[in-house]
Amino acid sequence: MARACVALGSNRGDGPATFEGALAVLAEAHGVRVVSRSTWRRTAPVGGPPGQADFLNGVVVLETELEPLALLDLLQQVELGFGRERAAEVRWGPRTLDLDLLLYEDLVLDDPRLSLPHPRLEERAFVLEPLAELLPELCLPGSGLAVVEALGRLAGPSVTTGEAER
Ligand code: A4P
Ligand code: MG
Repeated sequence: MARACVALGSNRGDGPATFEGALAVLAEAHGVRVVSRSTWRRTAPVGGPPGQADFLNGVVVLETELEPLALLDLLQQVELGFGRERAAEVRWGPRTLDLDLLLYEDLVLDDPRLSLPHPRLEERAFVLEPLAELLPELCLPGSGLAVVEALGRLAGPSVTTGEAER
């Protein structure tokens, strides 16, 4: 079994319902166990078209028998099942569900379909904050920093609206 960390993002439709639904599908998937989940938090959009809505973001930790690319296939299938329309999207624009594979054990991979760790993991408070709730001391294979140390290097918190929610 391998440990994998997955980031969830949504700024179109009912984010909390989408996240709960996606987690239910992952929990039912063959060879996948959902180990833990962060709180969900509302965050200001980073990049993308001006004026797009705030995101809901969170992280889940999985244990899986799937190889990395098979896990990516599963995540992309779940995105499609929740209305993701990748072909019609602007880069970093609005989406119903984004599932990014942040980490798979301490694997470093540069496949055309899959970069590990996720290339922008250490730049983004909206990913590092929820990851730090679950695995604060985890050493990131990119920089060698612990998650909390990487978070400490960023300028400010990601949460913009309201409290973090379950
Ligand atoms: N791909 C390569 N590596 C990975 C990986 N580790 N995990 C490939 C997932 N996919 C990976 O992804 C594009 C391609 O990346 C895939 O075909 C896959 O083979 P995508 O999901 O179609 O597009 P994307 O999510 O827009 O791309 P990307 O590069 O993952 O975007 P980011 O960097 O995740 O940015 N602001 C806030 N507040 N919250 C957000 O969640 N998200 C983004 C998207 C921008 N701003 C945001 C948020
Ligand atoms: Mg993505």
